[in-house]
Amino acid sequence: MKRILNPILMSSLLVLLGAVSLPSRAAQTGPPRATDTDATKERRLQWFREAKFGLFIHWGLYAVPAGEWKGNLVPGIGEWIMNRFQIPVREYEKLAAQFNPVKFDADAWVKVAKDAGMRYIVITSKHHDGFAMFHSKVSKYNVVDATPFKRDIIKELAAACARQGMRLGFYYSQAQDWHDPNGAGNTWDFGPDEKKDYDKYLREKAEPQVREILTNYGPVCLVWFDTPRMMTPERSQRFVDIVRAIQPDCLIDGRLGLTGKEGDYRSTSDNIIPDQAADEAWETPATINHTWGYKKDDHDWKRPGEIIFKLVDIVSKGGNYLLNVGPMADGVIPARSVEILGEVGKWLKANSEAVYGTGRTPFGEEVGGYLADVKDRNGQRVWGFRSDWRCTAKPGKLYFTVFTWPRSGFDLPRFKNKVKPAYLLIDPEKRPIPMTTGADGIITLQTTRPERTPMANVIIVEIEGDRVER
Ligand code: JFZ
Repeated sequence: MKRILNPILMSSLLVLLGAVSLPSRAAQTGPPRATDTDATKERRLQWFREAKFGLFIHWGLYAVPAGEWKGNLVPGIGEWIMNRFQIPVREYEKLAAQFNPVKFDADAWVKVAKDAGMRYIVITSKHHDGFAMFHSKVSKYNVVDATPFKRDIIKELAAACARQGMRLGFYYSQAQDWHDPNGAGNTWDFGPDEKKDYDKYLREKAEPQVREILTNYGPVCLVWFDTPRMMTPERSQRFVDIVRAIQPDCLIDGRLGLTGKEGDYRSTSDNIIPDQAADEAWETPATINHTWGYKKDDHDWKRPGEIIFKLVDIVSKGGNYLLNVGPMADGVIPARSVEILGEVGKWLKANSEAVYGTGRTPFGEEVGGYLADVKDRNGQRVWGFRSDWRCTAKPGKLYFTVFTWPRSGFDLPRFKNKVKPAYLLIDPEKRPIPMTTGADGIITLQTTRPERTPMANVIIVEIEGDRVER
């Protein structure tokens, strides 16, 4: 029999341990070290585990060409335009003189995230092109010193987040920097990476800039490092030490170092949702269309219903969904992405209880499984994906988000706990849904498809005992 640990109980236990062990550790060793305990890490992760849904913002000089260079459309993601067309630094740099996003309104951006039901924002403070969206003393290649706009975007966004009670984190491209002669990635101007003085770049640009973003903009909920080229354990550790020394509560994502284990949680590949649930903290970074940085020709948007499915799928598997928008060069987030996020937010507002602060599914069979007797042409097993429903849980409560409404009643998965009345989350009167128990012991909720909410409906099943016994 499979025993499932209650993640909520587990984490409060760990929090307790963390709170007890912290002061003595600090007294012994001074500032917190990077090699901290699992309990300290779990305490740092608490807000993240509850937050579930965040807004990713990819914004930089690449918004100016918007996916087109000298009449050619860039294949693939827009923020890689400098690399794809091997644009020389001296040419790409000139985009700074054109960067003047006069319609930028930090409060409006934060409101987009709030209305979508998002609980944190992560913005590119510096992407691979090396351009800082904040006022840096380390390099003049930044939004204040190099553009006619002259305003510190990160500062304005941090202030708006503080006003509206939104957590803010920073993407920082620690390894690739196509502007710095010693940063990774720009081989067309500066030759092969192996011949560069990479540590000079790390010491003189990346590390001091990470110190700046952690020092000058208030509390930072996480630093989102990326593409860890040439990040030896020793080099990643230097970043860990910087983050822990300046903001001990700040999380580090899963793309700082080569193993992914250098950070506090696992980052999946872009747009990839794992097949099965996990207890470790994790996050899927994802696009609404196909690009991260704005591209004027990418109009292939995911529908709100797809996004809601992905969100609930991710949350039921114990993860977070970091969903991206790519603002335009004038400072406006493309209208279609704002509309889509608004639709998602409407659903989430009505059904928030099934998402925030929940734990992962106590079941697992609802995600599908390997198909019996089916192999692909390489002889590999084939995963049969199921998407009829997903389950999230709180102590004594199960939330079944149903995407494909069953014609003949909803069969509950098997478990031993006694079932109390079940009702629809959107029903203010909590009218009990009639239940029948079959000869095989399967409980069927005799439901008809409710008309009031679109896309997906949540059935709440209260059970005896905090957690499911199977
Ligand atoms: C990286 C960046 O290169 C890209 O521009 C964007 O910022 C994205 C969020 O992250 O791209 C990646 C990094 C890792 C994987 C895929 C794309 N991966 O692990 O599959």
